[in-house]
Amino acid sequence: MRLFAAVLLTEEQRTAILAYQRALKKSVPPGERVNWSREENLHLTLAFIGEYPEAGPVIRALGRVEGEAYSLTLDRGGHFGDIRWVGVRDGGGTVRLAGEVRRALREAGIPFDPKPVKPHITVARKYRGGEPASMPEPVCGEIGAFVLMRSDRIDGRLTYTKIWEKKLDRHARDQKE
Ligand code: 2AM
Repeated sequence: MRLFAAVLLTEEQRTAILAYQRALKKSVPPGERVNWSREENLHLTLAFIGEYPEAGPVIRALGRVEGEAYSLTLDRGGHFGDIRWVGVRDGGGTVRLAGEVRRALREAGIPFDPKPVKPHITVARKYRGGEPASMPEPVCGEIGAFVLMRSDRIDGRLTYTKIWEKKLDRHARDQKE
């Protein structure tokens, strides 16, 4: 099975991303076939594990992660080549959590893609179009958990399923406030 660890967004954030996608769609010339991310697939990847025979050892490794909850604001659009994404401002929270997740995987001997973390939410692949309007308003939300996702192609559609979730610690953050 194909696995990755991620954080999910609030409903308000997903709604804002869909509005941004609609703005992007307006700048795509007719006839271009762009792969738009579906709302239920929107996420921020912490570690891409890829093909792994079973979820059990991955869940046990991730269960040892002690991460802290953090706030994350969607604040801009951007792209890597023809991949369009929404970027975030999060005080380094996503990179910190990804570091903890990757450390736990490494300690358990579970391989993952070692490319450095660049927090982004992919909204379109194979994008062909102009520069769209920017993200309208920054949208803030609380990241209170991280998840293990399974990725399958079902009837040609990329489908992500949450198979496990771990709550992040709110205590340390609350004490600082
Ligand atoms: P992307 O959105 O920038 O493509 C599931 O494929 C998730 O894992 C996506 O968020 C994807 O990022 C990310 N990912 C990171 N490394 C990957 C890799 N080597 N192959 C596929 N997806 C990868």
